[in-house]
Amino acid sequence: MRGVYFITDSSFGSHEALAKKALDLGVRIIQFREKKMKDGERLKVARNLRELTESYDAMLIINERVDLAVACDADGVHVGQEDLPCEVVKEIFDGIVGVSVSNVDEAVIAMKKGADYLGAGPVFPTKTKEDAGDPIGIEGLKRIVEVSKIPVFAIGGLNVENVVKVLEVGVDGVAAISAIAGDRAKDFIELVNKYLK
Ligand code: TZP
Repeated sequence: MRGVYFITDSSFGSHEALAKKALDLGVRIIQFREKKMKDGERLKVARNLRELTESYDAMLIINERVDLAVACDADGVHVGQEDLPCEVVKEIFDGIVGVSVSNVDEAVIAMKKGADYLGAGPVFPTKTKEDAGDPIGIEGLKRIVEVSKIPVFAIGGLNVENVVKVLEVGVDGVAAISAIAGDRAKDFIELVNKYLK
């Protein structure tokens, strides 16, 4: 796994419209992240996103909800430190499992438990996730990249101004919400893709 990773967030628009925007700009990893919807609606959106991502030959990852990932035939599940443990998800789900980490200890544990990739952050302050925790900075990200044997995606507060600094650390990709939901999405994606080429 490599490149730009977009996470949908309904505060910026419909999940489907946001995903289509990212896909049209060349993003090939989409994560469906939705904390408020009722399950029936959530399932509908997940299936819409599955159809959409499939038509672009893109990957669909579901945040947190293994059941939803199975129900919509997603490629993967992404879990945080307070969600179902990675090894349990691996047992019940036949696909990619990503884990959010914010330090080396969490990264080492996630790798031991069979994670397929790491989401490392928040690198910078972010307004998008209230409980994201303290920023780990470029130095914190570097430490995680140094120990990781699996792909690392930097996340949190990334934008056109700071993303090159993050790429220089040697990450495999970058994950973002506002930088892609916002006006400078094209510049952001082109910058990352050019660097990682
Ligand atoms: N996990 C850590 S930071 C974050 C998530 C989901 C939010 C990222 O949003 P943005 O707008 O790219 O800072």
